[in-house]
Amino acid sequence: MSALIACLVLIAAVAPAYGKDYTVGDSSGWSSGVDYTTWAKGKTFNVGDNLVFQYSAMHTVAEVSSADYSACSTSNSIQSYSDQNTKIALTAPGTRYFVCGTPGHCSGGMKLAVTVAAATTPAASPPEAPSTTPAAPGTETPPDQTTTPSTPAAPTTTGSTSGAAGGSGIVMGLSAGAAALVGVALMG
Ligand SMILES: [Cu+2]
Repeated sequence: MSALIACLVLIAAVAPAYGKDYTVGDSSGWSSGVDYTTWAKGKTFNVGDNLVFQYSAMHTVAEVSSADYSACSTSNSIQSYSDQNTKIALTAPGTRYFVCGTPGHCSGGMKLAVTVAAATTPAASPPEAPSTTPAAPGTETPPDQTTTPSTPAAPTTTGSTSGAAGGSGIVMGLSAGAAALVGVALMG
């Protein structure tokens, strides 16, 4: 549970950032002997961010499918790079898989899977506008229903005669008023 909260806090903290460049492996770069699962853990990659692979001539970067990532196969790689400074734009949500094409390196742990989160920018404005209008009618009606049953209980003890007289007086007043209105309406 606390891990989930930590994740949410991280997402909330990182989400507003735009176009971040992540140097894979940080100061270690793209190399043998680095645990890239650990490196990627705790980072939130968003659409618009970039992965920067920095490596020596003995390594390559191959983007592969999930199955080829597991099998450490680069024979069907989606893209392959060997320029030693490869910047890969994360243009869409989803998981992307990278391995080193040098024999033995991927199986030795030189592989990286990165999950790109869906864009969160349009969600910021809509929640504010609908909350003001629909909330008012929904919350106002229930309190009236709860308060009305408590009021009739009080007048019964003070006197049924005066209460009834007052009530009939109001009724008479109301009917007189209604008659006057009808009269005005007829005259008009
Ligand atoms: Cu390598």
